[in-house]
Amino acid sequence: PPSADQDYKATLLPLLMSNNVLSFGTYVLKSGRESPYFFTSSLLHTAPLLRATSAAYASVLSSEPFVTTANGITTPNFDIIFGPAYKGIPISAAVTNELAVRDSLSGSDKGVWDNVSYSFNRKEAKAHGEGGNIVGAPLKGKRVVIVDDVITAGTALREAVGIIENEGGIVAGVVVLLDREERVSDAEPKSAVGVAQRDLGGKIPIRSVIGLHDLIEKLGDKIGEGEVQRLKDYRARYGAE
Ligand code: OMP
Repeated sequence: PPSADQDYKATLLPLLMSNNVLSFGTYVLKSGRESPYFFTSSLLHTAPLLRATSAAYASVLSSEPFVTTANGITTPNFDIIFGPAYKGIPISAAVTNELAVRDSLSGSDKGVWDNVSYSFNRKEAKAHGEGGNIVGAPLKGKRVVIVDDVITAGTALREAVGIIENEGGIVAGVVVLLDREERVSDAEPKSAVGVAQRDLGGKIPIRSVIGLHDLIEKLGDKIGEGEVQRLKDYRARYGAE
C-alpha cells in the first residue's frame, strides 16, 4: 500500500495542475533563470486547495523530527509557525488551524497543539500603535518553524531566518511546498536547501512536500515526454550537484 506521504502527493499534484498552481511553459524566475515550469502559490485561495495544501504541511509538521512521541504522547518541537510575508501568511494561519483540527477529529493527543501559534512579518515597519514588525506570537526565545511556498536559490529563506533571529527567535525547522532542487549559483553548486542546512548548523530539519524530482518521475502521463525532457534539461543546467 502507498505510504501516507505518497498518498497525499498522488492527490496533490493533479489538484495543483488542474488549478494552474503548477504550470508548464516559459517563465523567468527571481534568480533570472528561465524555467519550463512555475509554481504560483497565490492561486491557493479556494477551500479545496487550502485544505489539501495545509494537510500536506500538517502531515510533515506532525511527524518526526518536528514532533517527539513518547509513551503514545506527541509533543511538538516548536512553538511558532512563521509565514514570511506575503505568501507565507495564509499558510501559517491555515496550517496552525489544520494541526489542531486533525487532532480534535482523531480524538487522540487532545490539546497538544494548543500552545502552537502562528506569526508573520510585516513588509513595512509600523511606527504607531503597538509598533513592531511582527504580527501574531512574539518570537523572542521561541522555537520557530518557517513555512513557505517555494525554494529556488534560497534568498527568501535567508531573509526569513534573518527576521526571526533579529527578533530573538530560534529557527527550529523549515517546511516548503516545493523544493525546485536548484543550485544556489554557478559558483555555489550546492542546493539551496543544502546551503540553508549548513548555515543553520546542520541539525535543523528542512523538508519539502514536493520536489522537482517528483514532477520528472510522476507527470510523464499528464504533461507528455516533451515537457518532461524540458524539466530534465533544466535540471541539467540549474540542478544542484
Ligand atoms: P528563492 O528566494 O530564490 O529561493 O525563490 C523563492 C521565491 O521565488 C518564492 O518565494 C517565490 O516568490 C518565487 N517563485 C515562485 O513563486 N514560484 C516558482 O516556481 C519559482 C519562483 C522563483 O522566482 O524562483
